Amino acid sequence: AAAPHGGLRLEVARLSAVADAREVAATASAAAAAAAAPYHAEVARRARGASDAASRLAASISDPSLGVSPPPPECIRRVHCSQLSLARFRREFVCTATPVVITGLGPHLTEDGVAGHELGWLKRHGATKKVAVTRDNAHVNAELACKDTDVLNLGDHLDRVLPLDQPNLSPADFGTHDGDRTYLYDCSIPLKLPSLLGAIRVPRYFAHDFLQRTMHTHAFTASWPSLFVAAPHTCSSLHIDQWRGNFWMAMVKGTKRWSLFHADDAPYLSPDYSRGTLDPAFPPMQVMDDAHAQSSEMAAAEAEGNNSASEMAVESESRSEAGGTSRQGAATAAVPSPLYRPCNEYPFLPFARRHDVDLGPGEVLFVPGGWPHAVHNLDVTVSFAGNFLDESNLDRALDDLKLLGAKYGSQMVDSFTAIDEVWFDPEDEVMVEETLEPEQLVVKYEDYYGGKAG
Ligand SMILES: O=C(O)CCC(=O)C(=O)O
Repeated sequence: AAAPHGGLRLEVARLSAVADAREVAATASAAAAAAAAPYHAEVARRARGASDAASRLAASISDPSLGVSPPPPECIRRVHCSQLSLARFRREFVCTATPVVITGLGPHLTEDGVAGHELGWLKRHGATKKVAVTRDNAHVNAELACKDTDVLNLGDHLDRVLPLDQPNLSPADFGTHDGDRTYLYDCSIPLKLPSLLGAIRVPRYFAHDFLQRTMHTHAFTASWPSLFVAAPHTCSSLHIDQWRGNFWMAMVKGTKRWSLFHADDAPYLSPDYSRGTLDPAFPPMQVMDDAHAQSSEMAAAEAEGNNSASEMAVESESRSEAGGTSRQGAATAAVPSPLYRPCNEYPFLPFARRHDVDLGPGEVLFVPGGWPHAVHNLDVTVSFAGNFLDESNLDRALDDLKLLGAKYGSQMVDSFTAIDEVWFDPEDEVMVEETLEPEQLVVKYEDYYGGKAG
């Protein structure tokens, strides 16, 4: 095997240096008998795991005999709700960590039926409520500053972003209008906009959420659904949801371009554990994609150059053959390598199993827990969403919640305890096998809260 390509080597060295640093921090925390020591130990374990996984992949890529090449992009299936029983969804998609888009629920997501995308329900019940809206994608920053946020009425936010809903405006046209790149991001409806609760419906596919079925309330009892109202060309960061929670999103208006990656391939997304949290930071999706697009263009241009060089070589070879001298070497050197040549900065990205999907109005997406994901709002979008727990991810979530308790103290410890009490005998779980009518496949918040509909 050849030595790994320079970009691969650098990335493995970076991951390994971060893992070294996390191990030093974990050792210091253990030596001080700090309550957070198990948390830091787990961060170090994950950082080392990412470094080892990248190192193994670099070795395989560099061994031509293995013929390792990037996997093809994967599709996310769209399944109409009339074909998808609650039991089948849970068994076939949630329990196998398979993302899916559920269609056919659009007219049932709000009290306004087929007119839900016109947002009458949002204006009637929410226009005068104050919300904190971020500017210029600032919601992706770990720490938000006041200067990045406008506090205004939700109705005023709508008045600013809705005029931007013009399909003819290209991303380059954005940046000059009032409300450009503003985002009401992940705003808890029960906690911050309770007047909207009666107007929305939660897809019944998530009504079995164990977070709603605890004996005691906890930090996440009233977190979801949360509301998103985005100006065109705003983005979310590439991230993994807290405690590897499963996620769902219902689109009411507009289209979001989602990029999802298999949980096991997070090490290939240039993760950064240096901030010392269980979930790493990642570079912005757009930056990584642009770097790869540029590198592919250069490779293509080079290959074209090589091809013409090869043609010239063959031509001159036949000429020189006639003249009696061999140019074999030049012709051979011009054959492009069949091996993938990654871009230097994010060299493993193409090796991560990736699912991209444009989620349109009326569609509902399921994202498995632990899957890194990023979003680009293609136009003005309005959606609501939530994290959820069930038998597919409860144990992993509890592991993380316990560690969060060690780091952040009593509120998280209490939440861990409340959720740890959840145990449902699989025999007692209602697994509805028959397909239901679309209107039966949504529930009012009052039936979602406390797990009544589950
Ligand atoms: O719609 C978005 O911008 C991203 C939502 C998301 O990824 C999340 O809440 O975890």
